[in-house]
Amino acid sequence: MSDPASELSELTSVEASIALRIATASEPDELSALANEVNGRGSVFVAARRQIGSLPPDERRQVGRAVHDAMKRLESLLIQRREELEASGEELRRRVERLDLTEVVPVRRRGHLHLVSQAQMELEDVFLGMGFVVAEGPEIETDWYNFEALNMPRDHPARGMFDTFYLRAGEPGSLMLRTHTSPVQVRLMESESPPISAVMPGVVHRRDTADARHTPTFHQIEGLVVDQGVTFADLAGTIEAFTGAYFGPSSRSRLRPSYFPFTEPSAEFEITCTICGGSGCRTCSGTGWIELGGCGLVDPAVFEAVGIDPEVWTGFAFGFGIDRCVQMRHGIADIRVLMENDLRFLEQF
Ligand code: FA5
Repeated sequence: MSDPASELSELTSVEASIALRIATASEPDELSALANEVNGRGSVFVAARRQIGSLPPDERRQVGRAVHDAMKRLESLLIQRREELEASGEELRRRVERLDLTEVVPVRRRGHLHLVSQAQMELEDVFLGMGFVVAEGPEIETDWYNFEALNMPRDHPARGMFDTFYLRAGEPGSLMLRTHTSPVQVRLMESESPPISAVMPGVVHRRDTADARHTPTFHQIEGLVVDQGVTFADLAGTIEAFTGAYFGPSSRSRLRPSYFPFTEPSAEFEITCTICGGSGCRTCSGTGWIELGGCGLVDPAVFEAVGIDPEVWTGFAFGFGIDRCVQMRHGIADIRVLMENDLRFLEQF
């Protein structure tokens, strides 16, 4: 062994060099190699320790302690750095593997609202913009709401307009699937005091034979305005505003005299058939026009049935088919596709 002073100074500089490399190691493998330099076969510390026995007795203790302390310091640095690397590796792994269940991954939409539901919401928006509120009523109705209060007592011939699905429950003929949304008018007038401006969308059912313009289950949206001094011009203006907003300003519509027991006078409103552009086709039965709904001024008999004074209050009402509107807006030749759930059709909207 060279002289102890230079031996100790060399060990000190080796210790400093290894300590620096431990501090900057970024992989556990690097630490294993450094551990070998501290206490493995090629370690200068191990070699120095082996030679301690050849030193004069008074130097053995000093050099022995210096080698021992240097090795202990480096070993504790190795342990500390290994722990640091493990902690950051663990953190990294946690970050990579963590499943963030709140994360919204942008993927292709797998589903959407049915075209008729989309239309219903769009129509509600049109009317909300015109100052109407949206109300709803039950799909199973009583004779009173579906017919009686609407000025159609039993055996009234107008009941024939609505071929009804009755329920086998209660008194025969007392409960039915509602045939139109007009009963919701009655419910609203019973529960609210005028003035009223509301639209009432919903599903309705009739024993109608399915064809290009009819299905037994379909949707209507009812409108009701009750106020003082309401005229037919208010009704006509409202319908024009709605058809313009929903079908676009170039759509052509017309009102034709009609009959409903709950309105007087009554009319039906039609738009030009969008399938043939008005020239006549199978969908419009060759007329060039498609009926969208019925309307009129609220019949005083209806006001009396719900306890509203017809001497004070006036009103208009309308009800049109949502499916029919969808059919005309999208130029669908046969309305039955709306009920068939064919994804090739539905996915287009
Ligand atoms: C009625 O249902 C009246 N309640 C409308 C009304 C309300 C009039 C308020 C006056 C005041 P109607 O039976 O004509 O009327 O039906 C209205 C609309 O529903 C029709 O113009 C059509 O657009 C739609 N409709 C009727 N039957 C069917 C059907 N089977 N399939 C699809 N749509 C239909």
